[in-house]
Amino acid sequence: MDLRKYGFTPDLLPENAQGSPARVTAVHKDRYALVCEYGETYGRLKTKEYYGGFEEFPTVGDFVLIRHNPGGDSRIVKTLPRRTFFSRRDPASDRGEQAVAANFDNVFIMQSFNQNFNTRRLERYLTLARQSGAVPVVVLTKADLVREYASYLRAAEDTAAGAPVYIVSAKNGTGLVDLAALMTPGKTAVFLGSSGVGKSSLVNALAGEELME
Ligand SMILES: Nc1nc2c(ncn2[C@@H]2O[C@H](COP(=O)(O)OP(=O)(O)OP(=O)(O)O)[C@@H](O)[C@H]2O)c(=O)[nH]1
Ligand SMILES: [Mg+2]
Repeated sequence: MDLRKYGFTPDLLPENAQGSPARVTAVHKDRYALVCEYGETYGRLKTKEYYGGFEEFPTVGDFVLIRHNPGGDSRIVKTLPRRTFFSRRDPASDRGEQAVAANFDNVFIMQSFNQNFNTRRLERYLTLARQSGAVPVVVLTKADLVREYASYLRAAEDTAAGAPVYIVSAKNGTGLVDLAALMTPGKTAVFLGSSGVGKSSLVNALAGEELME
């Protein structure tokens, strides 16, 4: 598997890298789903490095170094520096901030054409996205539910202050081609928005298959 399709670039490797690079695609408690040059695998944290306080705990999107184990779980030995990330205060421990997603290029800030449209919330999401280091993109979805959206578009563009605004529908396909043009190999996007706004539906529509429930 070519990890560059997952956004890996060789300059991310430290000089005397011990292990091979991988990307975290999901976190299941203490087990990490990974992609690496050998394909998909699972990994667990090496105790000394992580519980000795030397390494940042990985999150979804992190690039890590692993000792690959073809017969079972690999060993994660290092978290590589993050280009972009979202974090929140860690509710569980005294670790302080906890990263919840890392190394994404675009943040798709989603609102839908119904009661969900709210410029104050949009502003908060835009601030979050800009603080992450990534590029914010506003996505107004469920375009099939309204007859005209010029006023929404104007309000969104006024709030977005330069960030592009896309109008899409997962249901009838409006705008999907334009949005898909932002999603090229090596680029990672985060979908951000209230429950029910249509994130999973949009991911499925863009992928052309049912990836998310
Ligand atoms: N009319 C219309 N309905 C949509 C569209 N996209 C999603 N929906 C509907 O909106 C509801 C919520 O969609 P989801 O994709 O599950 O929303 P979500 O953002 O993933 O929600 P959570 O997973 O709870 O955060 C579902 O009933 C979808 O069928 C759209 O473009 N048009
Ligand atoms: Mg969902």
